[in-house]
Amino acid sequence: MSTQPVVGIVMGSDSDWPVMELAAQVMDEFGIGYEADVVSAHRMPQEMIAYGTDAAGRGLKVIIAGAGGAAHLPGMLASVTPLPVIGVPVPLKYLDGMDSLLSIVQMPAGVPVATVSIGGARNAGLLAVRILAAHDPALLARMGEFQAELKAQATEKGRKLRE
Ligand code: RP5
Repeated sequence: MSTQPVVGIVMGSDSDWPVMELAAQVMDEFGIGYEADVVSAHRMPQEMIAYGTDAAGRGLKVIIAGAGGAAHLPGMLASVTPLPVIGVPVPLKYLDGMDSLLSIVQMPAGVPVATVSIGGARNAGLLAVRILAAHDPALLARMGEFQAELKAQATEKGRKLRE
């Protein structure tokens, strides 16, 4: 499997990593090359814009961006890249992540960010896999297997409850 990064996992701070590493784990599970980095919209805005501007040219296909509080990173990246951007609201100490969610989800028309649930980095990773799988039959089959595993696990839980 290729190790060339096709998914960029970025976040506003290394303090977001305990949440965002769940997306990285999905990449490992599916054998997808990825890179992870801190690209703060507020503390390093020029570098953040450069990351978004250069992403497609460097071979990235999807960006997963997580941030907390005034979480402008996903939306700003989406404004400068034609790639799909998945936003992960990271919950902080106050407001239970609602501030992060609302900062990411209410994008103006024309600049979409696919926002997952608060702390939903695993689903962000799985959504990235589905986007890549749309043009990759082997990966699409692997996603089908993953979904079959989910069904089997849920079915088994029901069977145990009925016993
Ligand atoms: C945001 O500020 C980051 O995404 C992080 O969620 C939050 C706090 O950052 P630190 O003060 O922990 O570096 O931009």
